[in-house]
Amino acid sequence: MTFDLFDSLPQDAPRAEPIVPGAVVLRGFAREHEQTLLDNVRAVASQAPWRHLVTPGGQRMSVAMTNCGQFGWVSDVTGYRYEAADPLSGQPWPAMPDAFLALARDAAAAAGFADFRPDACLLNRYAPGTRLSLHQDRDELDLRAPIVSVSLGLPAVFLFGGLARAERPLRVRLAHGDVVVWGGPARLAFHGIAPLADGDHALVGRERINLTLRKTR
Ligand code: MD3
Ligand code: FE
Repeated sequence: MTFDLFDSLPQDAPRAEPIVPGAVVLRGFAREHEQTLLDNVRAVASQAPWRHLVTPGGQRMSVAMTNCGQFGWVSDVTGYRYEAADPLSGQPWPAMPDAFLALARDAAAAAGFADFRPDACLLNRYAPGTRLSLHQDRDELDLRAPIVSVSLGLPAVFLFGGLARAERPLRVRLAHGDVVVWGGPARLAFHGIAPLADGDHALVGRERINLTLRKTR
């Protein structure tokens, strides 16, 4: 018997919970880096401000977003895509912080994905009441690479649908410091976030921030 996965988790949070094949929650994996991560979120948002994108259907998204790394995810009336420059400024997105890269690499490795090198990080900000409706992430060209997500601040109920939108979604609570690795058969599953319950997080305040680290090409 081996304990590789558990051995690589922080000592005070040795919990890896499989959700479905290909998806694993690493409870508290990011907690020891919380302050560095939040400082970097603030620095990214000072260069590339939070904004509410518009969907191709013309709806303003209630989640506020920004990006860092070589590419950033954008949406407007013409569609979804990854762009090397922030459309608000015309400038490259802020560089990917080392702490984001290291956390993504370590979490992916703990879940069995060696040598994960994301080239994009989408940052999502939820105020109480904000939701993200069920969708697939399929704008990335290399679907063999996982997506690593990091939850900070207020807890959320993550909705995990199957590969068909009509399946009744599984509900998973994601709290501050939780990291989830999505790969393999889970990579193209429908997923979303239920309306955020109000609360006040000691470090983050009345919001939830989610980082998703992606390899787009
Ligand atoms: C499952 N973000 O940015 S992270 C997104 O909490 C997104 O802000 C949510 O969905 C959030 O696209 C959920 C968890 C997540 C991210 C990507 C996935 C789950 C995923 C891709 C495939 C399957
Ligand atoms: Fe998504």
